Amino acid sequence: MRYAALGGGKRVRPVLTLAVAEMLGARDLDAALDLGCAVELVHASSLVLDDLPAMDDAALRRGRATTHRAFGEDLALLAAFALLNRAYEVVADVARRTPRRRWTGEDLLHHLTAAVGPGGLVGGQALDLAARPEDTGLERLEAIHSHKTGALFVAAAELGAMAADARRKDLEAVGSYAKNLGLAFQIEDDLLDVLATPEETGKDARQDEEKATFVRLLGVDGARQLADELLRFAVESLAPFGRRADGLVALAEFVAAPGRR
Ligand code: GRG
Repeated sequence: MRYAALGGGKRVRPVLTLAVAEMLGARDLDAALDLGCAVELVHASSLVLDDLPAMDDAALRRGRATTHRAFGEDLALLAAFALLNRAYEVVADVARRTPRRRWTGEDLLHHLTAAVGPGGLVGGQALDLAARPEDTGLERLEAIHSHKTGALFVAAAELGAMAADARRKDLEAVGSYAKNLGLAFQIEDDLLDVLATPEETGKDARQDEEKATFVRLLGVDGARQLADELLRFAVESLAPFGRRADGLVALAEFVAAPGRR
C-alpha cells in the first residue's frame, strides 16, 4: 500500500481538494487535507488495478516497477482493495470529527463512492475495455474519460467544497470546473503518451498505442485545441469567485503545460 501510494505522483487531485476548500474559506484545512488524501488513495488504488496484466499489463509507473511487478499480482490486488477501503475509512473519520451544517458524512461518502462505481472509474474502465479504436468517436471517448478521469476530479473538488460548508451553487461551479479540468488532464496524458519519453513520464513508452485516444482521433494539434477549449470552460466556471480563484486558475495552467513541448 505504501509503495503504491507514496512512490511519487503529481498529487493533482488532493491539491484540487485543498485549493477549492481554501478558496471557499474552509476553517478546518486539516479535514480538507484528509479528504484530499482519501481521493489520492482511490487514485493510487485505480493505478494498481489499471496496471495489472488483465488490464494494461504495464511494467513501469512513476519511474519504477508497477506494484504487481514489485510484489506479485496477489499482493497488488490486496493492496488495491485495502487502499480503496482505507480511503472510505478516512472520509468516515473526517465526518465523525467535523460537524458540518450543509453536508453530512453520508454526503461526503456518497460523492466519493459514486465517483468510483459504475458511474465513475469502474464504469469508465469497463467502457474503455469494450471500446474498439476504429469505431470510437469523440462522444464515446468523452464518455469514457469523463467517467475514468473526470469523475474523481469532480469528487475531489466537491469534497473540498463540502469541507468549506459551501452552498450548492458554489459546489456546482467547482464541479463544472473540475469536470472540464479532468477531461483536459486526460487529453494532456494522451499527448504525453506520444510526445514524451518514458524517462519523462515514468511510464511504459506508447502505452496507449492500441487504444482509442484523443490524439488518435484528433491528431496532436486537434487534441491540444480541445484541451485548451476545455481549460477555457473550466476557468469560466470560476468567474463567480473572482481573484479568490487564482489558485485554481494556476492549477488549470499547470495541467495545460506538459503536452506543450
Ligand atoms: C476500483 C479504484 C477502482 C478502479 C477500477 C482500473 C480502474 C477501475 C480504473 C482506471 C482509472 C484510471 C487509471 C484512469 C487514468 C487516469 C489518469 C489520467 C491517470 C494518471 O494520473 P496522474 O497523471 O498520475 O495524476 P500520477 O502518477 O501523477 O498520480
